[in-house]
Amino acid sequence: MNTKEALMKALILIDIQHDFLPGGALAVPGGADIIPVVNQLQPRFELVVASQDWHPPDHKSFASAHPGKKTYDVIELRGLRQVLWPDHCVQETNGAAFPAALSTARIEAIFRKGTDPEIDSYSAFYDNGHRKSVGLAGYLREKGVTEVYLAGLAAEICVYYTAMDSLQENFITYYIEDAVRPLVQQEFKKALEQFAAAGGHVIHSSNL
Ligand code: VGL
Ligand code: ZN
Repeated sequence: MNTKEALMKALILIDIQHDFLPGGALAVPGGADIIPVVNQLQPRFELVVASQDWHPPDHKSFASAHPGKKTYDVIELRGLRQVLWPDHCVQETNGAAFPAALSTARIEAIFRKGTDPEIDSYSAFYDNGHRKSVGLAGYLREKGVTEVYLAGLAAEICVYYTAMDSLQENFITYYIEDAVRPLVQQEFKKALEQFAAAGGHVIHSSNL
């Protein structure tokens, strides 16, 4: 078989961390419902990788880092629009950890993002200003990946930015619709329209 012609599918688990689950600092409604779906899907993929939002305690995406500002205020950070979030996914805290219910045995690599205190990174490929690479595109290419399947949280933020970068990196890209949950449903609807317009696909886990 000519491996160059073959499709190779990777499952990418985006930010399935305590702080994005019910009870967490930036909880996504119904976020825990994706865990059994994601666990069941992992054996169907040749490669499984994950991302972790991994912020230092003084990260500039936190409202707490800007005296006088409130959570969800919008500021400009190094020339980019920045929503100010509650403190979340602080490095080495329980909030940044994977939940015990998530199977991690098949995760071959973990890509950590948002580590620079001055730069936010929603995508697992690049920071929000596309200034620095997280290294995921090169890793996937070296592994021979042609198709990227996305699961995780939040559907219209980190999954969406990862999905758009994945298309830009020329990976055939799928949202697994029952393996993502949004913070805000209406925003997710808009995000999916953008994703489809850019050539992305949506699939249900039962069709995998
Ligand atoms: C995320 C907001 C801030 C996400 C990360 O994983 O969707 N959202 N940091
Ligand atoms: Zn974050």
